[in-house]
Amino acid sequence: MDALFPWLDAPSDRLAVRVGDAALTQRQLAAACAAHVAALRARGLATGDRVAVWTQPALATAVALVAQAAAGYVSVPLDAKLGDHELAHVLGDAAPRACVAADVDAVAGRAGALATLAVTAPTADAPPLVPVAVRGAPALVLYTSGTTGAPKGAVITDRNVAANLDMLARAWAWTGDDVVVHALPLYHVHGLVLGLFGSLRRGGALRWVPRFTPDGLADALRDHPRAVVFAVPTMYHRLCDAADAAPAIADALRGARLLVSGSAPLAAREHARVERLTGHRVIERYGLTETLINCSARHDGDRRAGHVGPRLDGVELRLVDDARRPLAAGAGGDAEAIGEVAVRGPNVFAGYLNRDDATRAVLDADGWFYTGDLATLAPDGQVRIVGRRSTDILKCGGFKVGAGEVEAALLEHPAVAEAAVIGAPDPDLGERIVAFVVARAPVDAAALADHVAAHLSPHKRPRELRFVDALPRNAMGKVQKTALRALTG
Ligand code: MLC
Ligand code: AMP
Repeated sequence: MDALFPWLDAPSDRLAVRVGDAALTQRQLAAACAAHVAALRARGLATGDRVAVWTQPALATAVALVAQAAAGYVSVPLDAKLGDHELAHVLGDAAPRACVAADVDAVAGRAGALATLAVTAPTADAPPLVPVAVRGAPALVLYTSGTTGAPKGAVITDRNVAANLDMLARAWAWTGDDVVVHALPLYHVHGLVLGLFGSLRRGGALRWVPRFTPDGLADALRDHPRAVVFAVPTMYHRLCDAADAAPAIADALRGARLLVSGSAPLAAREHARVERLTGHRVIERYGLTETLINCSARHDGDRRAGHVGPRLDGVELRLVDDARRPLAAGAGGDAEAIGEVAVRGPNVFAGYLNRDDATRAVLDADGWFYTGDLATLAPDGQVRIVGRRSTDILKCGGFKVGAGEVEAALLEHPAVAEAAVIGAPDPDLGERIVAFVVARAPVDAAALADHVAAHLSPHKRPRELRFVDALPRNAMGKVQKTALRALTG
């Protein structure tokens, strides 16, 4: 197979990455990547080594991630706002040999004894980067939450990335002429694999807006007419709110070639609102950290609200019952029958780092991955996600959050005797993290939210906190979350 970014051997003067007013052409990016890899090698780091990358809002962050993927290092992207407990878990579990940062001072001391290297500026004497061929070797470890326990590191190979991006290219007619504009973080599949690696694999460009605001995204779109926009539903919701008040925002979106949504369900009313304001029917696609993207509406196909399109060419997809037996599909099947989505293909990850037990629970011997998502499958192949097997997995603003990890963090606070976390429907975030707490000492809600933000990360903090005298429990002592959900209305 070819290299992940085939143009690296013969870069052109086309735009490759832009962050704010700082930009790199392919040629400049190739030189920056060569310098970064030379610096890693000078530190004794070899292809295959794990290197953590703080995904700070800078061009150098993109350089490090691209260089490491091209040269066969395994990147472990770190959220710059990661809380101390979660950071300690990730660093202990992934055991990277080094850490790199665009701004070393901003993360001083955070990685403990681990050496933190600055992403170096290009030098004239750096040997050219020799890209590795895509070979099915680990390229990324992306941490993702489960129902309980600390997040698990999903090992994504270079082949997963290349194969999935090529499937998406066919679905979206994605070419080197496209500029993707997004305001997503670079430590998850959406912003990193699709946004950064996808743009560069095609030979096109990414305009990265590191901090989302509707105005900031619209400004970036004005620089790149006909852009492809990647965003989570919360962002479309906020863009529509802003566009209602400021038609210039609607105009900026109207010029785009495609508006793509994913990472969480886009409500049908938002789909309609985007169309009314911008004239675009959103392309919705569905994926997971462990599988990358499985389904998508096609650029020239049906963009049906509430649906995530058919499976991508190259991905096998079926619905299964509780015993993981396939439901009857196609014309003979029941279009309204709900089953768990199972997928198989070159997009499915290699497993969780250090967690063979957890890998075996989701990936069977035949290569089928069980997503935990519940869906229907129409005779024409359109998939509609209707829910999740576990209600202890939340999607808040497109971020996956495990109820268990938030509960564990709350229980570490000395004033908390008991805690239970649920997701409540939220028009902006999709789901809002609501915590029910039995306190053993006086404490205010903001202090508990800050505690979770500091130990895990700000997006995992409860948005709503309710103090109760006792949690509803069944005869076995298990917390009855259904009863709690009824309280949130
Ligand atoms: C707030 N902040 C705090 C805090 N409260 N910091 C410390 N302690 C506290 N108590 C800070 C935050 O860090 C942030 O800082 C700011 O205040 C606002 O935080 P927020 O309220 O949490 O952000 P919000 O506006 O709600 O974010 C909305 C959003 C975000 C849409 C921008 O949810 C987002 O970026 N979502 C994208 C998620 C994503 O990429 N998912 C892809 C997963 S991959 P500051 O500095 O930022 O102001 C996947 C596969 C697939 O799912 O299919 O794609
Ligand atoms: P993550 O582990 O963060 O990659 O989250 C993956 C989960 O996000 C999936 O299992 C789905 O529950 C959800 N998801 C992603 N895209 C969509 C979508 N288009 N519609 C509904 N749910 C989605």
